[in-house]
Amino acid sequence: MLKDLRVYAHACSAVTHDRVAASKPQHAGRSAGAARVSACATLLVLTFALHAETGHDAWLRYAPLEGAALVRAQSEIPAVIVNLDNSPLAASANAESVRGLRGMIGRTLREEAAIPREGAIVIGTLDEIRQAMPQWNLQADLAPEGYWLKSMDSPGVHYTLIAASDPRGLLYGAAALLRKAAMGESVAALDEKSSPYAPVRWVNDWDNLDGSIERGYGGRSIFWDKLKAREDLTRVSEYGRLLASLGINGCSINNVNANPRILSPEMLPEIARIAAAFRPWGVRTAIAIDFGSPKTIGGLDTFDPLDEKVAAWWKTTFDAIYAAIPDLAGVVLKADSEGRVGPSTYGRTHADAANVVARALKPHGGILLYRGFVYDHHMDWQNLKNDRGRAAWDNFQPLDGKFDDNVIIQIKHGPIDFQVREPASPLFGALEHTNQAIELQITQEYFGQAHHTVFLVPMWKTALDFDMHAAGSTPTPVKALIAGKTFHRPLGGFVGVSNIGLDDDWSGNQLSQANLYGYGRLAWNPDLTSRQIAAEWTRLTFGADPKVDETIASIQLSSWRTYENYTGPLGLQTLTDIVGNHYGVNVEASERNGWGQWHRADEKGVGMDRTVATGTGYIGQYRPAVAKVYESLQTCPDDLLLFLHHVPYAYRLHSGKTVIQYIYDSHYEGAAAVEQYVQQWKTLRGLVDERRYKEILAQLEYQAGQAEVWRDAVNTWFHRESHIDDTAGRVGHYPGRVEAEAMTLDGYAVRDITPFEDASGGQAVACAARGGSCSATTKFSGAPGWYSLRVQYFDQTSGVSHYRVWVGKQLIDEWDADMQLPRAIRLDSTSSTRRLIPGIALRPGDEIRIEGRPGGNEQAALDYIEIVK
Ligand code: GCW
Repeated sequence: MLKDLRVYAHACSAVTHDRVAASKPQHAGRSAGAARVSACATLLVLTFALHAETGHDAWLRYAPLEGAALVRAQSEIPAVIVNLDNSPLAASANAESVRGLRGMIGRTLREEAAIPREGAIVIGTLDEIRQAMPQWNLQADLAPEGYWLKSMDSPGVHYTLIAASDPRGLLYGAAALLRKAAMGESVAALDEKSSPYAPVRWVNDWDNLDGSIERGYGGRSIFWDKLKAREDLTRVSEYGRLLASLGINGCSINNVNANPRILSPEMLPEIARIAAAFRPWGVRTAIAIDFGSPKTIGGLDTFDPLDEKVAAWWKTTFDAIYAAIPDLAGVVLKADSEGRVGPSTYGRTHADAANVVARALKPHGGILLYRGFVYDHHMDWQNLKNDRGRAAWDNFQPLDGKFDDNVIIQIKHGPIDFQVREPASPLFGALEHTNQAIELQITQEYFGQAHHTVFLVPMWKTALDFDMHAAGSTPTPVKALIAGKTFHRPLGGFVGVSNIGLDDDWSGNQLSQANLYGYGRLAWNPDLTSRQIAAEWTRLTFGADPKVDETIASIQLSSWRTYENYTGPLGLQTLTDIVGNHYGVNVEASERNGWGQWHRADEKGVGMDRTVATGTGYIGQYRPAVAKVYESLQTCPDDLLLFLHHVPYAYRLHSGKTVIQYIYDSHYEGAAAVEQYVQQWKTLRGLVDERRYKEILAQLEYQAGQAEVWRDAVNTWFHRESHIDDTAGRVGHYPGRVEAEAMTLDGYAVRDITPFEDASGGQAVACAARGGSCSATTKFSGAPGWYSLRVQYFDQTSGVSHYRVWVGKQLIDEWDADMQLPRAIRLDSTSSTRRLIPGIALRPGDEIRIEGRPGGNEQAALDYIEIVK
């Protein structure tokens, strides 16, 4: 039926086109043809409502199974579903099962109150099932929140049990059963017990109360607008559903740079409404608070954590919150960091600060996630012993054992700040008597934001699997430490900084959804492989075609390395504008300031010396077995070399290549890889629905252009600094490139670009002619043939310029510069954008002319053109 609709819609669309074309000159009245058009239009709307893939359904599309998978599922899934548990969570599990199976097998299960004498899916806690069916004699020991998918054969009748020790487990069990069905697996002979790896599996949404989102690239907040909870919280429950499908059990709903107002009494009903939207999905609400609140909100004259008035204020405040929201999960606290106030104001410790809040939460079962991201951002950059990387360990290791049991230190996965390559934070291996959680950033702040495809799961796994050697000869990977397994801590787990907003596709582009999915799956089971996670996500999101699976996996699994290659390899970190938009290239932005993201590249060498012997001593924060590997150049892995050591450019890596040549090569490899992604993606035409196919293609094409911008900028910078040539002769030599400033300019004026590496040759041309246009012309002097033309122009957010390209008298392309790039205000690598014009027949002497017509405050600027085969 659905297929038929699609075919019909297709036929209609052809008619519609004809009709439009034919009717233009005629002004025809309402004919039979027109009526048919409108009927088709109605059907089209209906069809698209059913099938338009906006990405909104994410991995919970429950698309119809096909072929053998459908036949099998229809034979294995019984007609009845019984829910023995009366919690709202079980009701969600039940409703989701019915919904999902209806979508996948086209049948609506009958809901019945008692276990029938025919086959059924039975949802219930172990106790409930045992009570209903004592003869089944069910024996199992299920961990909290865990589930058991179990096939039971009573004589002649087949049951599928979704059993759990508690209602949340029922929700997760239902999600697991649906996932199996969607993956085309058999559900006939199940006996699968699964429980979460760690108790804390949260997301932190950095949403401001005004509706903006710090580092959010998927639209505005689903929670907040104008200092209140949104009127319509549908998206919050939909988000809850997505999170529940992954086993996420907590969400902090406001920015860790917390507006103190969150604790003011008038916000309570607002938080309560959000909590109510999440509750049926087992997602407990948490809030981020400001440590100065006793003063700013409470009217006290102090927020000293050791002052009794302050302790009393925290207690009264949380008593009131818990009266309204009894299941509040707890609180996230960023203190003494990046301008937030903290215990240092009164000379108190982080333990004093954490405990005063934790004690107010304790009677209500609440927990405190205290952020380990504490560092001095006014450090003296000239002191070579200073090191921001040391900060988390220096601040928290001495306090090990001083934190209450309901406090968890929330530690970013690396010691700096979500850079493209960092070692695992040494703090993970240094807390034996303190709960800890790993903080992973799902939102792609330093990873190309919503414009670049980077699948972060392999990077997270690198950190989670890293053995900290924290307990003698027993392996102590980070995942075991944070889950509390190594030192037998009562609490611990995972926190992911979320990437969602009001955009239809949640995350600003289709492929970034995979990062939320992957985060959730790893938080449940960090032993899943990246390949497994990629395969699941792709199948659930795009369907069962093996070519789609292979292609997307091949892009995703290499994408972190690719991004690292064209941004900052060898542990250089993301060489972006760290004091600006964290997006475009700015190699020196990290230097000569107090932020401490230094790579210390100069004319002689590059890298931060973090050794014990001659550097900052950071390496000494690791346990000896790890420190030994990092301290020595002989054993230090190449990928982290420049994060841990300062070396001359001619230093040879383990591979035998020099550092400088590796920098050049990796940038070329990275850019070429994205170009390859575009080609790979094009092979999926017709295998992925048209809308998402096109969106992803456009995004990858943009990324390919941007990767070249990165390649050239970083390589130019290092070439100029090191004075060492690229042995392959590429850096500084760009075949077919004609700088805009070298073209014949009419109206365009030459501009110097800052930083110089952000434009080819350090210059661009801009057009000041408001209302008019400017042009840049060059004469083609190559051999006759087919060429592609690349126009590198600047797409700022301040207006929409129009570009036209002519060969001789023929207009061959035109477009608007209307992308919304991140804070693309200036002419630099952020606004630098590539237009690709393939298939141009050029003859010697042809005149190529680019005409730019400025729009708004944008100046139709150009960097260069490239004429390539
Ligand atoms: O990476 C930095 C981000 C800030 C963020 C901070 C943090 C919420 O640039 O936007 O603030 O980290 O994690 O606290």
